[in-house]
Amino acid sequence: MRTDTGHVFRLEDYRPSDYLILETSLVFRLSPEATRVTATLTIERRDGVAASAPLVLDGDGLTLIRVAIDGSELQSTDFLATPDQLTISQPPAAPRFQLLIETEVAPAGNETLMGLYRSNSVYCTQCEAEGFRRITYFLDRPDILSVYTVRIEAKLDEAPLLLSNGNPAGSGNLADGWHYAVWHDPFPKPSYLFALVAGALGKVADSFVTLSGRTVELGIYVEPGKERLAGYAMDALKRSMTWDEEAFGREYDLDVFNIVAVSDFNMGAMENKGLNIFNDKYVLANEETATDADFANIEAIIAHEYFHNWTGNRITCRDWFQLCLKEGLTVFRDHEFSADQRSRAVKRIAEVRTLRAHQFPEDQGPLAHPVRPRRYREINNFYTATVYEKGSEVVRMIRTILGDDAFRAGMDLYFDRHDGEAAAIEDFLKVFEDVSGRDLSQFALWYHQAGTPNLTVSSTHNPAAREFTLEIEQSVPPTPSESRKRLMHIPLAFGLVGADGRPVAYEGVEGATVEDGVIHIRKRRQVVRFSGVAERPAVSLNRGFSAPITLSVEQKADDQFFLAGHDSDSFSRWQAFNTLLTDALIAAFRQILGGREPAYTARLTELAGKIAGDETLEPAYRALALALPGEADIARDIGKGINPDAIFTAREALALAIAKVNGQAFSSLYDRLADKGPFSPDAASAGRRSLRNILLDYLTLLPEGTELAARHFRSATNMTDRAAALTVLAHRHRGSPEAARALADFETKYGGDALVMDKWFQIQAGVPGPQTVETVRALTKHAGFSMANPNRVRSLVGTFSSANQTGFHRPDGEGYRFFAETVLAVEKRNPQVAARLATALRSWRSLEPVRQAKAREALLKIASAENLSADLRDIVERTLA
Ligand code: 0A1
Ligand code: ZN
Repeated sequence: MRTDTGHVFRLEDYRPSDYLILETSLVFRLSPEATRVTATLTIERRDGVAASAPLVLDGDGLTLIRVAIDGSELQSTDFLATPDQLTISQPPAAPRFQLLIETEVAPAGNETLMGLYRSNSVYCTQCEAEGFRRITYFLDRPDILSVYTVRIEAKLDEAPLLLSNGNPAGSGNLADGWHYAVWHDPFPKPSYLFALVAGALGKVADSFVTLSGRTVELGIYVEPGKERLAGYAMDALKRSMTWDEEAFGREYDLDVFNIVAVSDFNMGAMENKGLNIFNDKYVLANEETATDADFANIEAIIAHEYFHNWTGNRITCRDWFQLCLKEGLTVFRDHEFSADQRSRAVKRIAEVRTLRAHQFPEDQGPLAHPVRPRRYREINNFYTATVYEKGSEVVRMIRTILGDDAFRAGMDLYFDRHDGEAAAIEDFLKVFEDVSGRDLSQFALWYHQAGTPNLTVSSTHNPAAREFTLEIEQSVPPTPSESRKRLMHIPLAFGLVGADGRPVAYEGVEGATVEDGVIHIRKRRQVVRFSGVAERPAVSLNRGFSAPITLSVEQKADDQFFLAGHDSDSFSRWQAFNTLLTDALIAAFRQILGGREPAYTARLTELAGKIAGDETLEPAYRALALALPGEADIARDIGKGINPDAIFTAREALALAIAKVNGQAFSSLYDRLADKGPFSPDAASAGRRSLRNILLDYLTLLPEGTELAARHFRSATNMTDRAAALTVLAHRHRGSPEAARALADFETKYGGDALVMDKWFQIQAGVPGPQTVETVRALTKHAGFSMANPNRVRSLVGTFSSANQTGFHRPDGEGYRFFAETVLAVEKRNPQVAARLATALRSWRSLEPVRQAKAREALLKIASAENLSADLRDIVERTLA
């Protein structure tokens, strides 16, 4: 485990390396305890660099066997090797030479899941961000692009399948039951995109003919026997390949494209060139094992990794500060893909909910950082919602500002200009300036400045002057190490809506540039006057969520109700209803803290019924509207003095009020929505299931709800319905015999399927209330649980700490104590997963004082542990700062 060196990496310290590695030839002789890696590197001194410049290569926990230069072994006095560095202080005078390095690594004991490790006896690698240095000494930085040839040798019976990046370039048998395969990747790539897989795996094969008529062999490799679960992933892959050709003119470039699913993986998946490695959770699915949400995730992640081939691999990052260059852009591309494959309106709402749930709290807490950070201690901790999700929103805003055509022209220029390079954010912005002639310098602050901007908006209408005025004021709250903020360029899409629901025409605008329904906010305060407006319109703001901001709008409740029923922008219509719900929940929270009963207006609860039954709206959209803001969403909007129990009570009371008013209507709609034909994971069928399952959630609050949920569970013919019913039983009817029976049945049926059992762990970890910490503690001893497997840890401990507000934030601090213990136990094996888990306490300062003190104790306990990893120390210290 890498302990903390305390070193801070700074953006401004970037400088190109003295040496390049033009070619990399690797020979692996695989064995679980002692794999030999022989790297032969063609090294070139950069022009202008003194011949005396030492060559310093990165390592991480390596054992060196030997070093040779141009065929001559080096003596121990010619180099200095530590586990973490290899220094050749006097490289040859010639500008180009060959360096041979032999190292030995032990994949079997590697529980960090970085570098070369074993998952279910399959050898695999994970090199992003800095895992390659756990395999051999290298210039392990993304701006060193090298052409790789890889020879893998293994025992035929242990690893019949041998894969690496690029195209196959030979294979054969060796003595003593060994065999080998050679792979060559003609595209120069950074070391973080290197991959190797070796083992016994089942294959699903297919092919794809590209735009220019080349045939690409496609392979998805899974645990033998699970091939039938890879069909959806293959279909998603082919759809992704077609989409990238159509939407961005991007064609695949190798002869083969392989995906391997492994069960021990730190993240979702990895875009290694021509050999994507996936967490099996994002590959394996059928109706019996996967929910509709799982299908949607698989589709999105398959697409995401595939799209990286151009945005990440062909054009990579100059340094890790530029991570959003590939991640924000690729998330934007996968969002667009899903929007095209499914419902754009529904997809946009789901994206915004995710952004608010994950990125807003990050941006508003101690871990806030710009989309392009300026410093880091541990890069693994910067694979964040800010870099990914806000990074995607920034790309979306560029498209909003430029329009579709200029945006596409900018992307084309980006691919032309930077193909084969390691680029920076400045290069990305420049292509859009060049194609549009626009100045994006103020806009660039979205990359450089942390924090969620807020717009305060008020409006007035002067009927005599026929003038409608919007007064808009921007502010960006301070964030760690950025106390003073500069003014941003915010593209605010808007609409003026008349009493008939139609757009209100205006004659002229003053006070801001307004183009294509977008107000360009650039100053602290802008007064935007619309002339020729006879009637007072309702104003719909931030349509389509055109900017990732918060809004404080002085809006009459009548207008809000009106927009919730009539806004022609489907996102804003959803938003209007969601704002009404949030406002009501916050008011109820305050009533509860004041010792009163929460009260909700009939106007609100009846509107929920109207939306549920509105056949002009897609079922998936109605389901999203009926999903009440989550407890954490409400907490975030309240901001401080959070008492999760009061929020829970307020939310339950609103759900009950909605259920009571609409019981009859919900019940008949629930019956009508029952699946009739065979299962299909398509968006329309999934939408009907999601509406029916949210209706179930409400209906089970009414008398005989437990029986209804139990019936839903028993009659379910797919995992979406089964998991929905189990959640309702376990959460709302906790302690009931029906809940206990359903949990037991589920365990009996799926006990042998680890991915399905993750749902069982997750559902139990999410049960509200003070008793859950004990359940979760007990479940860590369950035979199906393992501290070494990231999926298990995230399902149980991750769900408990990040999605169970009343359980985790138990007032006596027991949830936090369990959390601190567990984070430290996980860290012993896997620091990266532990650090991510530890971010669950990032909003601790917004809790009420008693919980706040207990949360701080838990953080201090973690901080005071001995030999803390760089990953965990970084998170905990920033959280406490
Ligand atoms: N680049 C991958 C994410 C990823 C990052 C780090 C990993 O290991 C530490 C693994 C995957 C993606 O965006 O999909
Ligand atoms: Zn990515």
